Amino acid sequence: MLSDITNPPVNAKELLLTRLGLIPLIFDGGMGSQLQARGLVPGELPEAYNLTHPDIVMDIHREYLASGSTCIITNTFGSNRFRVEESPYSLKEIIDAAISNGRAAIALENQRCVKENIKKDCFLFLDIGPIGQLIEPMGTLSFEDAYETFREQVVLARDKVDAILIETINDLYEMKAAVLAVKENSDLPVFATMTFESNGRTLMGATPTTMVAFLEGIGVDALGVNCSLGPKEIAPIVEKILSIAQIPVLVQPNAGLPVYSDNKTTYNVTVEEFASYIQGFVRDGVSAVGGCCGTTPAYIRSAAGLLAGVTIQRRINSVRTRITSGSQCVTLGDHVVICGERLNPTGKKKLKEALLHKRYDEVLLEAIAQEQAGADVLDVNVGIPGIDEAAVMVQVVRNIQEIIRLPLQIDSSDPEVLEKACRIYNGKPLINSVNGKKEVMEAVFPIVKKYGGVVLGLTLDEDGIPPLAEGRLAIARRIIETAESYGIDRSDVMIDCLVLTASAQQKEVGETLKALTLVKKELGVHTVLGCSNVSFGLPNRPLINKTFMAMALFSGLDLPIMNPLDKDLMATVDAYEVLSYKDEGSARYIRRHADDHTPASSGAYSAAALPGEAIPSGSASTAGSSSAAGSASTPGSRSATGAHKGPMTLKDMVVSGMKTKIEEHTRQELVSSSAMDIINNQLIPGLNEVGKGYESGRLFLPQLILSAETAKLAFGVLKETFATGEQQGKGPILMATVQGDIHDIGKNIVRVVLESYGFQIIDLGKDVPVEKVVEAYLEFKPQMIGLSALMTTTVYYMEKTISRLKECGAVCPIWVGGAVLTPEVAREIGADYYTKDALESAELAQRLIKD
Ligand code: B12
Repeated sequence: MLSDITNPPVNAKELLLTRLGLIPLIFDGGMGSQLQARGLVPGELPEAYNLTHPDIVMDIHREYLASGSTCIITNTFGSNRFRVEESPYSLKEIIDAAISNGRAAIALENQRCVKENIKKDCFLFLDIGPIGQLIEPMGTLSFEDAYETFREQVVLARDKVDAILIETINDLYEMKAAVLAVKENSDLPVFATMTFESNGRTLMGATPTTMVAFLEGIGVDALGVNCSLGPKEIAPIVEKILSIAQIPVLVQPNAGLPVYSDNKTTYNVTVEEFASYIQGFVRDGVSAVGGCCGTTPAYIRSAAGLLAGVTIQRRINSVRTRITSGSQCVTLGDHVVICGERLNPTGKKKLKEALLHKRYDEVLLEAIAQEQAGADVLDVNVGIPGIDEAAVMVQVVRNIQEIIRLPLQIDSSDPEVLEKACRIYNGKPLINSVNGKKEVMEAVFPIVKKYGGVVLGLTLDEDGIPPLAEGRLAIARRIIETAESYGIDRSDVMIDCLVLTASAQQKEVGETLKALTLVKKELGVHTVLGCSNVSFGLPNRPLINKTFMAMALFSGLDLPIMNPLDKDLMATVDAYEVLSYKDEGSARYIRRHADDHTPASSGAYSAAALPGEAIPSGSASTAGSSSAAGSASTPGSRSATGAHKGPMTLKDMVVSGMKTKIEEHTRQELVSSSAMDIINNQLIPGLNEVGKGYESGRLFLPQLILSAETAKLAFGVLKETFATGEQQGKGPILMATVQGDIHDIGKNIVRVVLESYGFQIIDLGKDVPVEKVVEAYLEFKPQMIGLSALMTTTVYYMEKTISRLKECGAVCPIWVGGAVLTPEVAREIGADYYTKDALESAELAQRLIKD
């Protein structure tokens, strides 16, 4: 029988926010492990326990409260529409029951406190964990569906809890969907924590700085880190967060690193060690603490004991201007930040055509070229007549953020376009722009506030651009003050003092520079300028451009919007960094310019191009000897080998994840190469390169996934060219990627090649449980069984599959493959044969299976 849902105290939210940051808020510890200790068996939905065993759930909450927790979270980590689908209960039933159990525990704790004369306030948080599916483009779940999934949870709980905790999220995009769902559907305080890997990044590659910039921008009440690591391993991440955060920080580590033995997971940090780390975190400025996997009421009791009577000394960090993508953060002020201007159709016929005819690949190539050339941020503007600007902007932003890791500047004069693009943008965008006009500020500032961007303010208003610097300063001041009235911090405003052409308004060039200096000095904000206009109408534009660039940087320009493919302009920025002591020891300058006397080997800034299609360095670039016209390179930072000359190969496309072009180019390549050659010389080397990048920590999961999808598309084309065997009568052969392993590209290649040799293949797919392979063996009685594994961890399941097959009397040869295997390993795990690739597999099958 469930206890009633008692209403939360009216002022609980306010009370929580008053406490936050002053005295340590103590959260509970692990729930799953506690449930397991009390009977939950693997495979059971922990959240169903809210209904089937409310007494147990309530008791766990109560124990945590009695141990010193002031904040408990509902047993709803996995309560979303997808997970709950498999249970007999509805989402509403589960969430209601979970809240009821939490409230009942708090009521008991209150009674205890009254009895023992203890003054204590307890808070109930709705717990929201990850959905358990990847969001597009990495997975199949759309951003809107992710939002909707979280919205359902929020709506069901919003009137019955005191706050919401979004936790254990490893994708910033998923976090964005969750935070928006909370903020748009409730007025509850929201705490948000992400999970980091031992390399200091989330699985999707976000750094702590990226997370902090994003979460502060979008307006959560507390942020931090939980799960995945123990307190010792989490400490450097906590320190990084504390060194930059402006809002309270929450930390919930595991009880150390998991140790697997005897089919059980234990954790290697003792109660005392855990408590002492937690005490250290709070001493360093953390505002809220708790435990994650492996922690128990004993851990919380010990930590709470050390925190009794402690007040928090939050750090005062300098306020910085930051913009981010889903993984990378750009901080203004340390270096000149280069914003690539080339994704703006103004004056660019080719780009206009590409946008008009939805040839987004060409847009992507421009983006890649600019990333490769050293841009830090990319401007995206699609404003041309005759298109649905909002729809195209959304599509282009989606396409770019799928493949480029740089933050974007969303550039439109239409607030509706800005709103739509900001909504689906993954990160904290730069928003271009507002100006001093009242109605423009009224339309744009709410968007900036809601999505947490940095906005660019143009110093013009209803009366146009003031001719004198002081007039522009006045508009800048008005823009900043109005932004502040919307709750936007001035650090999230950047000012553009507007460049006029030297040919037409020569006197006013100096006013722009003067305004720049005044704005920085008097208003303390960062500055932006679109630089190339200055030379319009004059001969030798590059000379004017680079001279103006040097003057503007010296006057205080932080973010030039410019052509990063223009080598001279880029070099000017490098030289400025040396002369202004931003490039300490001139290290970057030397790295980039040491070989300037040998133009052929330079290539520091070169453009990417499709076969036969060199991207010119833009109208503003010099014809200087080192500009290497027509040079091409692999897309950007993904290449392990660095820039190369020549057209983009299929391998390059796999490395850079160019999904949209790969099929067409595979077909072209098939004219001169065989499918096997393409696989062995292009696709596999491409995947190997990405694998190496991933291993070394240079690339992250999103890129790995994208490259895999790209290779698969190429493989789909190649597959059509493999003849289906004359008589599909040989065999059958059973194939599977073993349990725990989702890599199937290699196995699929082997399958197609064997089919082309006339073998009938029963493909069980990937991540195939041991017993399923055994069942399939008993059902189909194949003549051979081929197993694939690509990870050291899944070789274990391969061995298990083989031993189970043999136990069940499998008499046919079992052969294994996959990058992680060697003939020795194959022998050790009991396989009968090992082959290194598809062709060897076909030879083996022909030898072993006669017609
Ligand atoms: C593509 C890829 C992915 C894709 C897989 C998509 C898919 N549908 O297959 C995605 C992005 C989903 C992925 C996920 C992960 N991956 Co991965 N991935 C790769 C990558 C880059 C390429 C693999 C590949 O397809 N190679 C090309 C094919 C053609 O080669 P192949 O599989 O070896 O197959 C050939 C032969 O081995 C043989 N063969 C293959 N199978 C069989 C079967 C038989 C019977 C026979 C005879 C022969 C045979 O023939 C094939 C043709 O010549 C490798 C790096 C690398 N260079 O191997 C990492 C790699 C395998 N992944 C790795 C990791 C760690 C992961 C993740 C855990 C990442 C994460 N943190 O989530 C997850 C794993 C999830 C899971 N539970 O499986 C590690 C594994 C480390 C290890 N040694 O344990 C690697 C090595 C990367 C690295 N260097 O760190 N990955």
